[in-house]
Order: sequence, then C-alpha cells, then structure tokens
Amino acid sequence: MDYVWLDGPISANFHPNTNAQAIVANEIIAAFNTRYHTGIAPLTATEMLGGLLKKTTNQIDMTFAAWMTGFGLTGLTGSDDSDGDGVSAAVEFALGLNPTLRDSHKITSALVDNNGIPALELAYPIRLPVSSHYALAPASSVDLTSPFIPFAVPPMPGTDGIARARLPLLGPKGFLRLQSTITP
Ligand SMILES: [Ca+2]
Repeated sequence: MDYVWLDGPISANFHPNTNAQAIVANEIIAAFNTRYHTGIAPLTATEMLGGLLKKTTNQIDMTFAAWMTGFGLTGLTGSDDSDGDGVSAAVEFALGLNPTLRDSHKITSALVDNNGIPALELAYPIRLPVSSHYALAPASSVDLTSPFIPFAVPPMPGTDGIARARLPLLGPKGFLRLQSTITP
C-alpha cells in the first residue's frame, strides 16, 4: 500500500487514505452488485494506481514477484495457492484477486443462452487490459480427455468490469478453465 500525494485537482478531493478508501469502495460495489445485480464496474487497478496514486505504466504493470511481495508472499511460484481457495497465484495475479484471501467467488460459472445456443460461461475480472507480465486466456475441453485449447481471442471486460468466456454446448458437456502464463 502507498499513499496519495495531495498535489493536484484529483487528489484535492480525496483524503490521504484514498488508496484504502478505493479498496473499500470496491468491496461496497461488489456487495451492491451481489445484492442488487447492478453490474457497477469497480475501480480498476489503473484508476487506483495511476489516477489516484500517480504510478507510472510500468509500476502499474508490475511483475508477479513484486505483486506477490505486496501481499507478503515472497519467492513463491505461480502455482502457489497459499490461501487455499483453489485459484493459483498466477491466475489471482491476472484477475487482481487477493492471494491471501479465499476470494474464488469472484470467478463464477453459469449456463447461459448464447444467441439461442446453450453455452457454458466463465465470468471473471481482469486486473489490466494489457500486461507484459501475464497472458490470460480461458481454455476449453469437450471431455477433459482432449487437451484444453485456449480461446484464440480472449474476451475483454464488459461495462461491469467482468470478462465472460462462453463455450457453446454442442455436445452433452464441456469444460472451461483459466490459464495464466507469467512473464517475469
Ligand atoms: Ca485468493
């Protein structure tokens, strides 16, 4: 965590603890969306780190190691699951989840109607639209025996900040998962 410099028209309206307030605001937005299905987009990492904390593009697009150290987890690999929520640290890094909290509920799956065809949907937040330190892609398999094939064009977040990967169900079943490849 860091603090806000009181040095401009943006920060003039914020308390020095704005960084913490932004985190709290996102929790309130998440609770509101859960309760009322409102689809309000949370503050993005870019808005919080760039707009409020004046971090540079390179500082916002931090390395996996730097991101993990920010949570007190140093020297661990992308396959780490310290919080035991079943989401690897590499995926938590790409989604902007918390690798010290069980927050896998922020990834949801559903059976949806996709232009008249039933589809499996995996919905998840994305921390940065573009990163030089991770490549995130949903991947699908028709039966778990066949290899998972990454989506050629991963979905971008919608107006609510959530990306939705959809797999049309042409057979009786299908499987989706998220793959996050880290670049040091
Ligand atoms: Ca977690």
